[in-house]
Amino acid sequence: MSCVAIESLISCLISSVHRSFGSLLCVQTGWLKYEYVPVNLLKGEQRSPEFLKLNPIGYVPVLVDGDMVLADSLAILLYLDEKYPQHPLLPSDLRRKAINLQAANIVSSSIQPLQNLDIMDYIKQKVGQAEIVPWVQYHVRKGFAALEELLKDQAGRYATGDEVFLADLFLAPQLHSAIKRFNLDVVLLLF
Ligand SMILES: N[C@@H](CCC(=O)N[C@@H](CS)C(=O)NCC(=O)O)C(=O)O
Repeated sequence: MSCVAIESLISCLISSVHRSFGSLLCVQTGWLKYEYVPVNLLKGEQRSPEFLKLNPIGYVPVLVDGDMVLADSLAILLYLDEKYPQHPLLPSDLRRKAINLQAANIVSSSIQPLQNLDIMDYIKQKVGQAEIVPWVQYHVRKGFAALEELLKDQAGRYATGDEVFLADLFLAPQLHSAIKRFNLDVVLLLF
């Protein structure tokens, strides 16, 4: 099977969301080759002029594929899904596909953005350091409660059955971050 040249994948160093999708994708397919270029968010490298040329909003991940520069994990994954259809990231069944996409999007737009460094820094400045963790915990709990309801009749080993699809690439690292970074007992939330 031929190898695919993705010239560089600039990914997220501290939130494992984007590292995970890269590695899961490659573990799953085994043939997708990429170069991983870490960006240290704690050192503010995402705000360097060089990085802002790739993504003016200053967030990882960014995918550079030849002359194509693409940011935002959902856009990147849907791009890869269309470019390499031999390894689908969404189920073929329309209903399952829609639900899988909804679950991915709940993490991508209603949980993860509310815990990024920019937001936490803003809360610290405007309200105070002590409010950061409760804020994140509230939004993570709310998101996972919705996910549990959405997926309760769909899930198998993974979000919508027994195969890894898009939603799992968002869920696995979000669970990891909820437990490790924000000290949430997510197992209790899920079962
Ligand atoms: N919607 C974007 C969000 C990206 C995002 O929030 N990235 C975070 C890390 S996971 C980031 O770069 N944060 C840097 C900061 O807050 O300064 C996506 O899914 O790619």
